[in-house]
Amino acid sequence: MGFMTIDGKQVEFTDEPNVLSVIRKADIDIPTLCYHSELSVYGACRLCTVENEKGKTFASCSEKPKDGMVVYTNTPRLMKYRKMILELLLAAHDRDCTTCIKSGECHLQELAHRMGVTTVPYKNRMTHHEIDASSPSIIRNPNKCILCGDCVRMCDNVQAVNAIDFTSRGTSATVAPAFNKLLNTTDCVGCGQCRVVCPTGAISINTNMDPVWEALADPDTKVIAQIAPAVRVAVGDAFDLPQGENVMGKIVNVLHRMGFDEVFDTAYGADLTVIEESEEFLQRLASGENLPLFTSCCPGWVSYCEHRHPELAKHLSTTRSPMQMFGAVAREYYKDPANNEGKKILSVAIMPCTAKKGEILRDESKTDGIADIDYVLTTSELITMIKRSGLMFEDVELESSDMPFGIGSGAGVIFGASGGVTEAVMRRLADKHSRSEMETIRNSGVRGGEGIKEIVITYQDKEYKAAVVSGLANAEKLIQQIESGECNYDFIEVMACRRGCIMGGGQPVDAHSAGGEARAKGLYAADVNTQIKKSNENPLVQSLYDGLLKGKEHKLLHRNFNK
Ligand code: HC1
Ligand code: SF4
Repeated sequence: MGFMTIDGKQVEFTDEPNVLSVIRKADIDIPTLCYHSELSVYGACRLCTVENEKGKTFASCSEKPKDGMVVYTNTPRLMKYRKMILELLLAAHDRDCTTCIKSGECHLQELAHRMGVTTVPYKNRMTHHEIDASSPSIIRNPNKCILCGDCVRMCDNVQAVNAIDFTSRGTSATVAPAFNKLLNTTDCVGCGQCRVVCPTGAISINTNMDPVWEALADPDTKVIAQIAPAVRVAVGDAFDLPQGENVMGKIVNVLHRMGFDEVFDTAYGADLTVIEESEEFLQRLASGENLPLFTSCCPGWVSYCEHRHPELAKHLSTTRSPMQMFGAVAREYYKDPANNEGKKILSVAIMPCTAKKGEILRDESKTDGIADIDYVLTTSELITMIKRSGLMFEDVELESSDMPFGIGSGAGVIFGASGGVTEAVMRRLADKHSRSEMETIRNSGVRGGEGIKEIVITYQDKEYKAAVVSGLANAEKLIQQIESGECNYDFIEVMACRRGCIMGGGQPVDAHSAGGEARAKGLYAADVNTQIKKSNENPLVQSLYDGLLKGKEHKLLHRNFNK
């Protein structure tokens, strides 16, 4: 603990890792383009430079706070310096701001405006780079890259993928995959976490809004949507609603008004996944084969496992993800002329995740050769569509989702937070469904934002070891420990994004800095408000097994990862 004097005001500090954090604690929003509290410090942009009482300047992100330190954050010299940094960045930047996908949300644009940059007094020294749209998940536009390195550190520190790095030197320097390969030929898992930290339009979502708009306008097409758990607690961010508020009812309303014919809940698909995956877990426990069982609903993790640990592919659950199960079941349902009314069906999944755009293209995401889902729209694309439609989201009434796939259990809804799949399976395997049983599961350590959690699953008085992991670097760490014999588990849940889908690469990014806590709270609150706590007690799911699914369970609900 100690005290610093910041712009003449005494400020106490305790465990803040750098001077920048103490300055922010003093309510001063010092600009930076390359500092993220969860990534390693790079100190490249120099925007957070401050001055001490002797006039010495230093980058506040890479300086430790010291007792008695005196710091000035806004002297005329510093303001001039920051403006010059921004002018130089803009001189090497594609400045088609009005048509840029990031316009209005670009951090560089915002800072340039804030620092009074109205002209760029330097010669444009931008080198033209090709845009890489090869990934179904993200688009790389190096012409908008400012070399802050946030994406590189995210892909390396947090995701352990290292798909991108700095390449070339001087004015041609940029960030790209090694040997300038296209992203879809690398180990990139499509998680979109690089896009979450990119301050400009250099990495953006590969959008699918146009074909969906077209289908909505076509009277001969019935457009159906499913909404993933994590979407409902993030859309409100874009409309100044309280962070983490569950706005499912409003989403259903605006989608209907935009022209979606039916709006369903992916939590229903999650209930199917829980039932099938729990059964598979019990079968593997009985046979002793392919343990631990790894969950497979996260496409980023599945792709990482296939690229980096093909030896573990047989451990992945063969149950389809909730999105895919839902897609397959819906396709089957709409085969009936009484349900399709003679129209073409367009199946849209609204997801917090960019990797889901790749998942729908995989061979095992097809039934009888036909893709189960036509398009994935991320939460951010949904927000853009709502804004484009002119609907005033804040004011619209709530509506309930449609039958027969409109109800998910609480267990299905909590899938969106890390630990949710495991908690849902624990509920399924619990003998009864009393409040006290649910409470014991809730307090087992399965909830919370830690990257690796260990839990005990109890089934018929026997105890099994489970782990819950989020963030691929954490998954890698755990795999190393398992392979070296340091630990072992029976069941392992992996989500590629830290804290699970609530922090997915397709979510609006403002609240990411808050760690997604409000979003997790929103999902757990939605569970509290749901009477059905166990997936197998969802009456709509039960009637599906007794009707449409009979004899087709394996065809529609499972796939095979072992290529
Ligand atoms: Fe997820 Fe899932 S929880 S993967 O995180 O299993 O995207 O929300 O829809 O499929 O249900 C994402 C979220 C989502 C699937 C479910
Ligand atoms: Fe790396 Fe994920 Fe970005 Fe691919 S999408 S480059 S894996 S952070």
